[in-house]
Amino acid sequence: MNAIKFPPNFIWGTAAAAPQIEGAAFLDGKGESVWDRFARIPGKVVGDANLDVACDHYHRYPDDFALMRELGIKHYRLSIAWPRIFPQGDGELNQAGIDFYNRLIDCMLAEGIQPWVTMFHWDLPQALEDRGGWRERLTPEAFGVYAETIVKAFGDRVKHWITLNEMRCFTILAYGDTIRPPGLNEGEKVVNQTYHHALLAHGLGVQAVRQHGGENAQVGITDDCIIPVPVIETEPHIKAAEQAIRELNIRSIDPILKGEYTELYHTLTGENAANVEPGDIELISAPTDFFGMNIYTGVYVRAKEDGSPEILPFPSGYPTADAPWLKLIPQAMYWGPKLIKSVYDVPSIYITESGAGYDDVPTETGEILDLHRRQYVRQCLMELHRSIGDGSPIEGYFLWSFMDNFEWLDGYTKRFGICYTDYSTQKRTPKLSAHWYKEVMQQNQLV
Ligand code: GBH
Repeated sequence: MNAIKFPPNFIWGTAAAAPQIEGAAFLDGKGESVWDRFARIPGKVVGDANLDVACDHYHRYPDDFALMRELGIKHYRLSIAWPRIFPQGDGELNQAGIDFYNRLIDCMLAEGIQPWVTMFHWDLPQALEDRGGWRERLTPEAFGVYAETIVKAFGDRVKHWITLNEMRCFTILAYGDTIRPPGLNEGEKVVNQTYHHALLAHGLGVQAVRQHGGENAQVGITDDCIIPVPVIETEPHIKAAEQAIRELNIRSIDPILKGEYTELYHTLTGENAANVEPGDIELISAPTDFFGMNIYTGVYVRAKEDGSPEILPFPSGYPTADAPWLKLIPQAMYWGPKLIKSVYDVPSIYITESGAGYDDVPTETGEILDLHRRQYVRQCLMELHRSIGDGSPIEGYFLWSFMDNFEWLDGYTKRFGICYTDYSTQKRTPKLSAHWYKEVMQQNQLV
């Protein structure tokens, strides 16, 4: 049997985010986040669920880390809640928030788990939103102070930092598409400005790590760039995919990785291009140590007669997870890193999220036999392995998520965990996929 082995020192982990698991949404001085506010608008979230309790990780983290240890999880991507540190976004610091993350990080380390910390996973302090949020430059400026504060507080123990999670979800979807808080529908120009402010925040996050993170600290960004998958793996379609990945992500990753707003950006945005101030570009494009990719799905692309890309619509019946946006396309895990390498020559990539959302139901004996999730993740890992073999510089993989949690608009439906969360008792039960993933991590190969 040909073993599907991963490189030595390959990083295996799981991921989650503060607003989705912590709960304690208004405890110990935490300020309101835009999601705390948005979830209270009737009809926005499935079941009108909110983030108040979530997985109660705020109180249960010692047990959660003990379970991670049992499952052989040695790396864990978590996020820090900005409104726990600065309840108003800027101004007064909440010492209780710092104390909480000190206890949490110490506990993880004691269980032999390395923290990979995301500075911002969408929970903008509502007070900043009330002053314009990502439309205004004051938000990246406040983020810069917040980033410096957490790097100074935790940088002695945290060596891996991720500035932002998925720009799309708090820029275009939030200010241009009404479906994420604050739920606005502004024009192109404003949306492009929110992207620019997100990029600035990223730059300030990188600066904070460089200045205060210590010599061996590493920093990067995580994005859910839209991944065009060549529908036929031949030269013309691959070329079309290379063009498409730039066009599809022109406002987010292209400026970071090209180090400028290129001609293509200006062609595509025209008079709606973002306003840029002197020094912004240098900040945005400062070198990072890795590029983080959240890869769940993709789009299929083919070359038109003239070689330019055509994104193909999905036919009805195309397989999805129970989360319908999650079209099952394992090849995205091959092409995502491959295209990022060929188009931008990125030297180091981590898959910071990957997984599948299903409405798991325990069997009569209480097992969770999530064969669908296990199967999809396994197929994705085969494609990841193929990508590494073809030269993609992938150094690690984080499965989303450690446990079922608050799935944003889907509330507590569409479970992504490898551990099942019973929300009435807060009991966690490792699913079949957790037992499988434990073996994969331990053996550093597919099983
Ligand atoms: C990630 O987003 C998030 O980082 C994480 O917090 C989340 O729990 C996880 O995935 C699972 O969803 O409303 O049809 O426009 C994944 C990328 C991008 C997927 C936005 C959903 C909206 C689909 N997400 N997308 S739609």
